[in-house]
Amino acid sequence: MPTTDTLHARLASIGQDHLLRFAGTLKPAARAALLAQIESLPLAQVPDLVERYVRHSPEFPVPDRLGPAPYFPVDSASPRRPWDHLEARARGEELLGAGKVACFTVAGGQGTRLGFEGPKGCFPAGAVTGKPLFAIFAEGVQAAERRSRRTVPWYIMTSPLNHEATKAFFAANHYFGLDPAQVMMFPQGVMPSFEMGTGRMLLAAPGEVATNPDGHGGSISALAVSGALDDMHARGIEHISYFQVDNPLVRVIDPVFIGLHASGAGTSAEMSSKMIAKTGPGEKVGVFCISDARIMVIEYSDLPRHLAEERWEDGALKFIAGSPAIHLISVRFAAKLAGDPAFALPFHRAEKKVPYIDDHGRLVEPAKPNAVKLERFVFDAIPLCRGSIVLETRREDEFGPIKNATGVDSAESCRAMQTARAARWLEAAGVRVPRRADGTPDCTLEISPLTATSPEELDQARLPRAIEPGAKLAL
Ligand code: UD2
Repeated sequence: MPTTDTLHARLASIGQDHLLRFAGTLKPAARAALLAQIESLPLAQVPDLVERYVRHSPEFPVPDRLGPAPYFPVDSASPRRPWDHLEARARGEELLGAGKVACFTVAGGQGTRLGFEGPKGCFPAGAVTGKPLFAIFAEGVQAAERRSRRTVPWYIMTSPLNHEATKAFFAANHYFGLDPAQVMMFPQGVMPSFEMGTGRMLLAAPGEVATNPDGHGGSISALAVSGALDDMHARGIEHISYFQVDNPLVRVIDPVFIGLHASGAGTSAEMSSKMIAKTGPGEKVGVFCISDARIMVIEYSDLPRHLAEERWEDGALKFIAGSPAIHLISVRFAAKLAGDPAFALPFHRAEKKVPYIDDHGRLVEPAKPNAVKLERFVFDAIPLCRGSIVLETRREDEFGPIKNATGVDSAESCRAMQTARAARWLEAAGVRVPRRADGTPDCTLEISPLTATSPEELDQARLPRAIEPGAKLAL
């Protein structure tokens, strides 16, 4: 542990000694905690980060020759790029049966847009049951285990802000029927929040530096630091099925995607992705592009407007492949990324309102953005990998994120999607579903992943023949 003096000298050399302004007023334990926190920050990098991202606002370097990324169409018989669906499924099932696949949920985000107190994974998402997001994913994990007869370990990245609450939620819910030994939760790293203009790190309290989670790209180092990668090695896991905590429609384990990832690039890909057709040029999802034979995701805010709006002769969007943030990452690739500084992911800059303690010790609640937060994005790893495939999936089957309190991508739109998907699946199985004049189902439906993760898995013998108008039915 450094003394206040040695740390003061180090901080003074990088223009950040104001962090210790109140250290002398703190009780010994609080002072020690502050010194330890400062010591854990990437101090050596701070001057460079401040120069590059805080004093300046670098434009995202969009490559000159940028084209839309190729992808495997959801219809494997499509003449555009036919592929062997059965073979992919068989390969995926083989890997699952050999116990080589784990789930990984990134759940460290702050969920400010949703306005929900507590970890987002605790949000009641089930259209009929109100089951929390974590319960729905847990059922997906169990469904995969039933099919493969193997344990599917589940890794969950939290943040220092919601780690204890997440752990307590799992404990209170008996791990949703999973074995606690197969669920590993670990907090992601943080970055200091910098004052705009000056580049000074802000104090959240006299004895605490203001920090923010370091982005879902921080998951790569968090997997290593937490021991999760070692745990995966010990269990013989080779592929990580990555998804975000906000999307209850996700197929947490998809044998077809796993099989294609493991063989569709000619060899096993290092990081693969699902894509959905964008609803329009302005949809807020990253876009799959290709440059110099490297697949990459360019975040919607970085994709130049003229490219986002470019269309083919038939009117279809050229850059149509949106990212629902569903990936497969090989464990070997994650270890390479985490262990080699040459593979460090870049930072992205965002301006935020961050409350802070001013030089007089007063708490300031800023009315407008006053700070820069730096985050890494996991999809920046894609251009670094040797092989990568993109597989199209149907939005209505697999992408119903809960991000906002109301409107687009809200709990309400997600409930409507759960109902619409269940209605289609049930109708395909011969069940009569009441529909309103506009074609939407006149009922509320929810199908647990334990019942089915695709229409083919529905057991007709256990289904009703028809659903009453206005009914609420959870299967
Ligand atoms: C993300 C993608 C966007 C699209 C969309 C699909 C980015 C920058 N954009 O948009 O391209 O794919 O998702 O829904 O990713 N998280 C952490 N730690 C962090 C920050 C985020 O775990 O420090 C998790 C968070 O809990 C959530 C996910 O990452 O599960 C996405 O985070 P977001 O809500 O900030 O991303 P969003 O919706 O802007």
